[in-house]
Amino acid sequence: MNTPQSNLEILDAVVIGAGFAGLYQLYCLRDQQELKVKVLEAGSGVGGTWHWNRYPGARCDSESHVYCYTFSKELTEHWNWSERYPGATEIVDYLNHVADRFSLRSSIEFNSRVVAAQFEEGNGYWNIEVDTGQHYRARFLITAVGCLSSANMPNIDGLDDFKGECYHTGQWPHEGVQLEGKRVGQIGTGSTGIQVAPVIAQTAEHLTVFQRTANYSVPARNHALSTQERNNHKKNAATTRDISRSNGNGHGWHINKQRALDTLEEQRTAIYEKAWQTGGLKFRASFSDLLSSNEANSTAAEFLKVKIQQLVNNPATAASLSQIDHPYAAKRPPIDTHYFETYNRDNVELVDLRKTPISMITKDGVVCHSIDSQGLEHETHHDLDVLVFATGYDAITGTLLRMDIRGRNNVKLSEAWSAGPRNHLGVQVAGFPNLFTITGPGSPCVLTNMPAAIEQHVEWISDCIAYLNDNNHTTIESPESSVEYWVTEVNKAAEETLLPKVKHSWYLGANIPGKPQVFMPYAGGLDTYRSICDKEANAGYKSFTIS
Ligand code: NA7
Repeated sequence: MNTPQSNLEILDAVVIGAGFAGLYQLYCLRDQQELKVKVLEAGSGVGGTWHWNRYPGARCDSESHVYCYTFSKELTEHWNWSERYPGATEIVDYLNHVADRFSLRSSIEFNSRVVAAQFEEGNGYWNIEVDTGQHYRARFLITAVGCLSSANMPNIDGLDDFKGECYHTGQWPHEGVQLEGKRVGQIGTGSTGIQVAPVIAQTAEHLTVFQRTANYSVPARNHALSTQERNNHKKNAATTRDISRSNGNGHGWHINKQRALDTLEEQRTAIYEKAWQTGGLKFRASFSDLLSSNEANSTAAEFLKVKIQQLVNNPATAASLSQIDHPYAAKRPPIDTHYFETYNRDNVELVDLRKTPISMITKDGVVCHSIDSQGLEHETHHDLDVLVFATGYDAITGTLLRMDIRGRNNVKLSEAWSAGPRNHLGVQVAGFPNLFTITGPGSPCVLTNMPAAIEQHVEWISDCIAYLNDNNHTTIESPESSVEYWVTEVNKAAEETLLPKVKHSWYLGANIPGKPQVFMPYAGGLDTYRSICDKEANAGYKSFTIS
């Protein structure tokens, strides 16, 4: 990389991304270790994934009192969440508050997308290039780019011909979109599609939802928090933090130790019914064996399918919505606010793409086709003014691989990961010294409440950098043998669950054509992962090479 000196800043560390992870990493290295640090952020403000996800109904599935930092008592004491689940705008407000409270903004370069980063063998520094032409040289490079930040726009025939408005939920215009009086087509029924459909239906003239795979969902039961609830959350913050650090998912609840298969049907149904009434992701915690035994899982799956059939009036629509082909929570389980009930509205229609797949997009809509019992082909044109793509992300590795990151011997990260991501402890790639990936592949990341996983990673990385500096070391890197060990651990942990058995899942990269299909997160639980990482640190990072 040829760098004009006037456009070059020399730092101790560069952090990529100003979401939950980047802000906390900056605080730890700059304010606690007095290092020279810069955060480079592609967006115009803080927020990370929430800066971009402003679609109607965008809301976090974690409860607000756990979807936050725990490192500052004053912050916890000061901030007041308004609802059980925080909406996108309120999360961005919270992160802006954090940026102001800890004076972080002066160390963040906004509108600065990192396009390349190269490890320079000669001096052991990373040379980082931003799309503005600015370069940075830093000893440590830390990616805080989020797991769900590269939007997946499917390549459907004719998409470029569409003359109406077209949006991806993950890149929603900040000024909002006028949907009144419009015929909207929504493609995708994952967590996002399930959130956005009920809200679009309330304003659009007509909503057509194109469903390729039916999905489970449990009511979120969102509500405004009362002063008493908020006070209780604050009073119990330390206990909630302990719970979130002692379980596998980083949420503020315990997983029921009881097994579904050891429970009599009547009692089991009562437990599911209570969880359904309580609402939210905690439904997953109803029994300990839901994600390890198909038979146990099917008891939850059947309960939820019956609920869908009860909620949806039209029997054909109810059947399309409840014919679900995978175990409950083996794909990321959505939670909703009146999703299934939305299909009882006169202005909402479900198109089951399993029966009538999309053939193409035209200038004014979507064409689906079907073959009748006589073998005759039929085409249906759905007239649309707006297309909404709730089609997900090139998850976990997408954003990392879009940057041209090169390690020793000029090897690209995309080459090192050509058969799928490989790293040690979910933080370091062999041949990429001093590069740390916060909540990257091989870590519990998307299987957890993200801020809990982020705090664990940021604190571990910060301690590691302090250790290097305190002991006059300059470089930490992962030998291939340690990567080999960790990849085996990640695969072993996944195989103990039902998660990798669902072939069409973004956990495996299966939603992106051509992406190697490898189960990416570490499924052994955040608690187990934390203790493995702590053990490593306490033993002086022995499975890494330090020089
Ligand atoms: P997801 O969970 O990846 O969902 C994407 C949806 O889009 C899903 O229903 C897909 O169907 C559908 N999809 C994708 N491509 C197509 C095409 N070409 N045609 C029809 N349907 C398609 O993304 P989300 O944004 O909902 O959620 C991501 C995470 O954000 C979520 O898990 C939370 O952690 C927050 P498929 O199932 O692949 O058949």
